[in-house]
Amino acid sequence: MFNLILFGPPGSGKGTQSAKLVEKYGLIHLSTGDLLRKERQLKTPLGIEAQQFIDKGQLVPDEVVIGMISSALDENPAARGFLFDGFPRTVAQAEALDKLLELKKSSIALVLFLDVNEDELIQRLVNRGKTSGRSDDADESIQRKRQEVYKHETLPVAAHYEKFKKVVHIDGMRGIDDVFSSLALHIDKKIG
Ligand code: B4P
Repeated sequence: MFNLILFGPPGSGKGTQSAKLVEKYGLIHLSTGDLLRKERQLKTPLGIEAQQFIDKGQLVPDEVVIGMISSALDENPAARGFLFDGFPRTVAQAEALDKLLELKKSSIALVLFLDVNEDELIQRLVNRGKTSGRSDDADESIQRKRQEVYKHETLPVAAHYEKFKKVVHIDGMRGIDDVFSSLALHIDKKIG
């Protein structure tokens, strides 16, 4: 199994690049953002609870997202590999993921980190907000809050995987196709 984490701040292009990577490599795409938005649409208790956090630019509690990922892994026993997009977002989530994969005699092969500066991130999210209808895109104060949460709670996840020399930084300031080419280059190198 080949397991990949696409890492980066909100708006760095994780969702955009994941769609292209999944098509090229046939991995199962696990986006906790997408899974949470689906729960919200279906008005499940989980979706309603999660939305209160998302609307404020906060992270949804660890146990909620870890439970979702655990179920998704179990639902795909024959997967060639998984692409984790927007997960893990805390060190506790990373440690839980490592354990879940270990139970399946697998691990994270590579963490691709999209580097984008904060002004560009806010600009992209403001633009996305014009069409996305997403409550967490609604105004700049929520987006700034999300960037703060990222720095304090999510950035330490990169340090966790750096200990195992699994992190590769990619310049995410370029156009979508150029970013994709760099990501693919590193994946191909890893797959061999
Ligand atoms: P997510 O759904 O993960 O979304 P994101 O971080 O906002 O965006 P992403 O990086 O995927 O950017 P995109 O491709 O859209 O999270 C939503 C919320 O859910 C979180 O805030 C949190 O509350 C909750 N949540 C999710 N996972 C969680 C977890 N594990 N634990 C706790 N809570 C969790 O790109 C952004 C925009 O830029 C798009 O409009 C795109 O078209 C554009 N763009 C992309 N690449 C570009 C490029 N190269 N050049 C120019 N524009 C580009």
